[in-house]
Amino acid sequence: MSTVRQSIDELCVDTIRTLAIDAVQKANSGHPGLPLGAAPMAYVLWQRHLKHNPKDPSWPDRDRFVLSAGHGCMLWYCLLYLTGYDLGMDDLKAFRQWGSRTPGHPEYRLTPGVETTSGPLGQGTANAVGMAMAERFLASRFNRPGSEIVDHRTFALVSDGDLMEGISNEASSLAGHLGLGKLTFLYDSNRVSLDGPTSMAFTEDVGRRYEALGWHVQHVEDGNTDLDAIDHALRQAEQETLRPSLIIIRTTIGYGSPHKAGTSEAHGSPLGAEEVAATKKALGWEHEESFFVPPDALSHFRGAVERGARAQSEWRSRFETWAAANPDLAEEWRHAFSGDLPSGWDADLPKWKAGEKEATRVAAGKALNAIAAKCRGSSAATRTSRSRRTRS
Ligand SMILES: Cc1ncc(C[n+]2csc(CCOP(=O)(O)OP(=O)(O)O)c2C)c(N)n1
Repeated sequence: MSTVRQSIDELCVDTIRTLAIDAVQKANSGHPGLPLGAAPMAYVLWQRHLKHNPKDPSWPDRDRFVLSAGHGCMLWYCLLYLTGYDLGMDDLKAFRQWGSRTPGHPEYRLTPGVETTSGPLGQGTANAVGMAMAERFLASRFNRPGSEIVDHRTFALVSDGDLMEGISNEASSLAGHLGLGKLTFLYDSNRVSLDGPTSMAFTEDVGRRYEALGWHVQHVEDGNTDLDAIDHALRQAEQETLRPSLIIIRTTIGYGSPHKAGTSEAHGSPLGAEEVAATKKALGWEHEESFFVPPDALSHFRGAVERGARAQSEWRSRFETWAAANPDLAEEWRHAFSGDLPSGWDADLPKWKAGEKEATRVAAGKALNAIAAKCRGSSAATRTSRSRRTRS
């Protein structure tokens, strides 16, 4: 492991690592291992690929990011703070405290920028597949030739535990079947789980399984330091339009920790004050102060604000041109994104007489279709006043 800092990229990666272990240490609870190992892939994704605007986390055409391994959420909170979301240093310091916006697993609607609640291993992979399906649906419904107002990608960071779970296989099978080319999983393959090495229970060839599911599979051998290899694999994944992509990235859980790296001791307990200090030293971190963010690193991360504003404003002008050319569709869009039900949404619900026989799945389908027909294309003026906001 190099102790000589090479670049701003390296400084930023280590900023994520040190912030995450400081927060876990302060809370005296949490998971330091995943953020230490997965910081490089997360950094490359967020810095060089993810299309997002920290100042507007609900911009419809943003890329989606899911941390399926929700236990590693300090990684996500650091990214949100550093790139400029409405999450402050005080929030990081309140990690895992009652009432804080940085709970022990990510919570949708509680923390700005968190796209979905995660924690039950595997579940986030299915959420990500659903998001990629939603993108496909919206694109086919609203895009018009030369006017692609829906064009975003979905990324999920997944762990060994995620890919052990049956649900991830089921969802990934569907993603392969549908050829969701805008879906990418970054697999933090550290081969360590909660109570030891995965070799105790999990020796299958994940890459070949995903190939069999119809995915495009790549390997990055050194996910601890080789940012360019991660970047290259992400570019390749973006080029692959017909299949979802799995990038298997070999990492070390607890990377940098002299006594705990590579072991399950780094998985779910604070490193301990001495080991935090030793880890920072091993990383070549020169600052003794906890929660220290080098100004150069912060300003580099905050470039996301300007990039995001630019990307969203380009999208907005495309959207306005599209809306002017397609007023009915634009009305349908506004209605769909308002999350409000039209008044009279239940007017055409089918009715059955007592004793009449109908399979419940058929009855449910008829009822849902009647509501869907009302929701599609109904006028905004007739909407109910329900104020719930939804995100696609
Ligand atoms: C379905 C489910 N079962 C059990 C758990 C409890 N749990 C949380 S993290 C974890 C181990 C995860 O190991 P891994 O995915 O390899 O993550 P890493 O050790 O790399 O942080 C377990 C079993 C859970 N969150 N979800």
